[in-house]
Amino acid sequence: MLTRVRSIHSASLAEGAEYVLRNNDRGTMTVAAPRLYPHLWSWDAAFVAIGWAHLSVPRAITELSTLLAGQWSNGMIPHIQFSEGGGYFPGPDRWGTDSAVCAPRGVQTSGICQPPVHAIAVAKVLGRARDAGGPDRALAEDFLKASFDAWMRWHLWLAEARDPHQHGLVEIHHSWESGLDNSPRWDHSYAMVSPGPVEPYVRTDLQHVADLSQRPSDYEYRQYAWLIDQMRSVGYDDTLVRSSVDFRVRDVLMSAILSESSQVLAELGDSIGRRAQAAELSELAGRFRAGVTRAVSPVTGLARDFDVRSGEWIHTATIAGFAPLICGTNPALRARQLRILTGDQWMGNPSLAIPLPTSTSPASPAFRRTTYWRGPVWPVVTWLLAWAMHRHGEDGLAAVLRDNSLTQLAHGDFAEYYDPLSQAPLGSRNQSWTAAVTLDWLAERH
Ligand code: 2M8
Repeated sequence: MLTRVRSIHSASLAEGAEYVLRNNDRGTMTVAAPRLYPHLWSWDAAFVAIGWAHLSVPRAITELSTLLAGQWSNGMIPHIQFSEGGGYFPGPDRWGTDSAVCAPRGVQTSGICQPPVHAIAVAKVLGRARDAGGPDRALAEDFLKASFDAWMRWHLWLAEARDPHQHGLVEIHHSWESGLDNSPRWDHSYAMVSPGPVEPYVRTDLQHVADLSQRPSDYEYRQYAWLIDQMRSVGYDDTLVRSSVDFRVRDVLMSAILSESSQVLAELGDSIGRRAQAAELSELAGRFRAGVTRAVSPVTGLARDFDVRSGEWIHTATIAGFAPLICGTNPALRARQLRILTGDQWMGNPSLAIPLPTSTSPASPAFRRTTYWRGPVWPVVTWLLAWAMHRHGEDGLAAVLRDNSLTQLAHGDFAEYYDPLSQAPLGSRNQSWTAAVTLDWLAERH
């Protein structure tokens, strides 16, 4: 049984988190991090809106509206919307989405997507606004009515363009689409990506971290650039990309997020009388829930990604294995997954400084304690898991995740990720989504 680590938090932690969001605010968008990520990232913006809702409901809604201004005409919400600020590779020129038929005009974006956590943010912002009442409530209700179709088109695009044969799993074409960029769950697939000559580029990310080993390797970056060049060369056309890109994986965690977000969006739709759309979204949630459940290994009890090119399931023990806990599944599997998550291969592992879910199991040979998505704890992922626990009735575990995370965050550096063995902050500091989830957790505890 996991114990809850007592944390001493104070108003100053909330003040620090607020400072981060205000400092990263560029008016209508919040950059993901002040130096490393000087633009708006899709799933970051959703978490950031949840944080903003505790400071200003109108500002939270502005964030989501800005995000939607970058939506493509096919429904895709792109993974980056570029600000005026430069200093990031790959920038708009490298993506070259100007020539993509579906890209918006007047807004510069990347040409891929990220996990669809946005409906969760809309529901959280609305919940906060309903509690506040008055003009906040009216604004949020109006926003939901005005934006519902856009969110719906986003979900339908994922279901149609990324799961045309209805496996109940979303296919991704770059590991950046998963958000867990260099997770060892992608190593099998990247072993088959042999970059040809790529246009020269300079990595900017290495200028902003003290220890370069915390970031992906140069070879990984070459593969990332190669995939972008491949997609750009076919104008980001959904069908052409699918038939030509060197990375094609059915992402089980993204699928679980699509499932649960679709259910949340269905509930939002119902609340504004959009019954037919709500029914369609619930059906979609069921389709992806079934796909995620089918992806579970009977041997390990963890969910797996599927590499389309090799036709193989990927067995690496990463946090994505717990996808069924996000979207719900049958009670037996749920009980099994909860035992695994809290057991000694994961949160109960004696090497951990604080019992929290790591991005890779600390018992896995693939575990790297300080390398980006290969081992560290990511507070934003802990938040997502805690949110799902709460939603599916595991309030005790949700509270453990929250309190242990607040202990981890108590120093107020709002790091991008943390060394699970030493608790050292890693990657960027003052990362917007880390500050945002801190605000949400602190508000919940009051
Ligand atoms: C990281 O990804 C970007 C590329 O999208 C990068 O490394 O440059 C990931 O952690 C991703 O999940 C996140 O959305 C982004 C901004 O925080 O950074």
